[in-house]
Amino acid sequence: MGALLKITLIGVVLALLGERVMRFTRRVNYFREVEPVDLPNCQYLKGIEFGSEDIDILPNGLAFISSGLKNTGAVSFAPDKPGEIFLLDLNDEKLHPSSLRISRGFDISSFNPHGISTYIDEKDDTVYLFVVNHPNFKTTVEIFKFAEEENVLLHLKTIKHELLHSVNDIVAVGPESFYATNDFYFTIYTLKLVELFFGLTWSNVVYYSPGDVREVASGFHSSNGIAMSNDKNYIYVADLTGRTISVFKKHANWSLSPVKVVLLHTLPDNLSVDPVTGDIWIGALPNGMKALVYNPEDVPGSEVVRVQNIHSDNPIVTTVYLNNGSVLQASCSATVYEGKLLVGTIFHKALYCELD
Ligand SMILES: *[C@@H]1O[C@H](CO)[C@@H](O)[C@H](O)[C@H]1NC(C)=O
Ligand SMILES: *[C@@H]1O[C@H](CO)[C@@H](O)[C@H](O)[C@H]1NC(C)=O
Ligand SMILES: CC(=O)N[C@H]1CO[C@H](CO)[C@@H](O)[C@@H]1O
Repeated sequence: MGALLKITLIGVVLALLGERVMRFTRRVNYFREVEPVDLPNCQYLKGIEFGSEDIDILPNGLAFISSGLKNTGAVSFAPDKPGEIFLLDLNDEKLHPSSLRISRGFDISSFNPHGISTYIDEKDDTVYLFVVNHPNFKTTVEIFKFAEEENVLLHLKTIKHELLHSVNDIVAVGPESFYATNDFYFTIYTLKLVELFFGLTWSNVVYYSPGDVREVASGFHSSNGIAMSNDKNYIYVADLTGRTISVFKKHANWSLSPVKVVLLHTLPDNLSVDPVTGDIWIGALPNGMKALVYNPEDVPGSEVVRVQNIHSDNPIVTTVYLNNGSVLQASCSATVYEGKLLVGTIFHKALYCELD
């Protein structure tokens, strides 16, 4: 090969690589500066120190909080402590979360809870708690019944399926059925980084019910939080490194068809829907790389974003809270109940704020 050709080829390769690196830094908001947006009345939730991955609030103000997630590639401050589900009564001013007891026969030592979702059976008001679990790097979905009088989670069922290979979050749609997002965090973490770097779109959404399991949406960079609209007609999916929220129409046969995609300025993680207004609340990472590669000298920040009128032509996207990590590190879920906001984190504390 002639020297000129070689130099040209090397130039082309370097240019392609440079372009990849640029896209990568954009996908994880590498260079984003964080200008604080404060909320005046916030406090930490006592006793939650090792993450508050996902939060789901029942209509009566009882909040479930999953804590202690490990092996995501992100740091864990208590790598040997099993995960827990906390219960918090938002009607009680003491704001005291308690770790829920789990019925005997369930392996608590390998409990590694991730996304959670509640389902209330309208027939008898039974509350089911669906928990994505990662015992020993695997993925299972655990279904519990919440026995409120005894304050205990009764384990009913463990679900495993080849299509549920690396589940992140779920939204329950029946006592035994749900939609789940898959990413590649757990099974093959290195592949997750490859996916991120090259901008591949391997992540998907799977519908599960006993006897009917299928992929219902695909082509995400990193599908993460998933939630359902209050009228139950739409499904919302957060794409972390795609930095988008996708809206899908849900059909009677549980298939999903794409409606629209809303672009954000931040990396959206877990989603929730305001039960009154239908607004979407997003726990987000202002700078994704800082959460993936933890440096105690330069900690990841937290951001809460609200999307109003997502079904209109002009959805309104507002940053409600933004902190550089001095108060709260690596927020990943945000949910509201009667003017109160709970913000969860991947591996740090949990914050309670009053909105008005
Ligand atoms: C589900 O219903 C939708 C809308 O009626 C239809 O377009 C789609 O083909 C159906 N999918 C399956 C798998 O039956
Ligand atoms: C983060 O924000 C706090 C309060 O706004 C400020 O005191 C601190 O210097 C900031 N830290 C960094 C690393 O920017
Ligand atoms: C339920 C859910 O979407 N969980 C996500 C919350 O945020 C963490 C941190 O990025 C993700 O790992 C979880 O997938």
